[in-house]
Amino acid sequence: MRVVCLSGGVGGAKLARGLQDALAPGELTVIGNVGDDVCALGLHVSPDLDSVLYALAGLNDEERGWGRADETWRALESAREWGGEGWFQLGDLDLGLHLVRTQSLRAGEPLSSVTARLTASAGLATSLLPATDDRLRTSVVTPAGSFPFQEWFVSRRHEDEVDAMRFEGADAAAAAPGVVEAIADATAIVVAPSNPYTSIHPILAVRAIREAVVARSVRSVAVSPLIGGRAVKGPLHRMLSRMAGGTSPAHVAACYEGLIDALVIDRSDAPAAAAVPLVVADTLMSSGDDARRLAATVLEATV
Ligand code: FO1
Repeated sequence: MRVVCLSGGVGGAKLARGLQDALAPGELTVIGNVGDDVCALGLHVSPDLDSVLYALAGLNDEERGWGRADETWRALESAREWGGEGWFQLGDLDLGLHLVRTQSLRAGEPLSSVTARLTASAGLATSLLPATDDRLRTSVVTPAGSFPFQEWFVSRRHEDEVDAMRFEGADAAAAAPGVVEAIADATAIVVAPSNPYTSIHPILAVRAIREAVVARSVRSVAVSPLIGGRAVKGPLHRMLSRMAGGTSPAHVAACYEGLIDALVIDRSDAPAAAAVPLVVADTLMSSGDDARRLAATVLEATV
């Protein structure tokens, strides 16, 4: 098989790991969101790419959901003591990756090429591609004003209600090398259980990527990030209620109109009906076994 998975951070990373485990080496390509990328302490951080990279390499902190396991925070404490910004937490182990990436980007290397080197360093056969090498940044429109994604998510603890999302730079952004080819060549497309508004829509905001998914000749299956109408973590259920008018599987499926052929939903959200066929499964991924089981169900649904 040649499986392409569109993914954001935490939940997406878990399914990506399950898919990697369920497939033969080299059969998986993950296309990651870069709308959340942020400059922190002068370093270029790609949180969603890193969550996927760490999960694929088995280096992720499962409890926190982002960053590395066995992390320490001494560099950040020191930066704070010297009056540096500390709102975006960068752990000591995590920092090493941001240093390498930032140095390469400053030397003119595209993000996709740096990311390929990082995945190779981790010994991965899976391809991890940023949606674009161009600057694409998500901003969140709220009643209190518009905020860059991480300012709203981390600094303001995503407490503001959301009226709309903007993907700055998306109109001019080209898909990163290999992205459109991977989608066109795929035998199956999977949309990970990530927040559609904050994680998947910024990927699809790159016109060539959306067009490639729309033009697919293979099945595309999404996994709903909701369990019992609520996000496992994060603000999705509030966003869906406010922007889509509800948190049912039909509301999730509507986020992907024309882009999916089936939606995998959690048992707790069934029975339900939506514009596409629904597949009922246990979607909570508390362990590697859960992720592998869910990945197997998703792959079956793509056939
Ligand atoms: N999330 C937080 O809630 N607080 C943080 O300080 C934080 C730092 C951070 C550093 C590196 C990284 O890869 C992820 C980090 N995240 C943090 C997670 C990140 O903000 C979000 O999970 C994603 O952007 C949403 O997909």
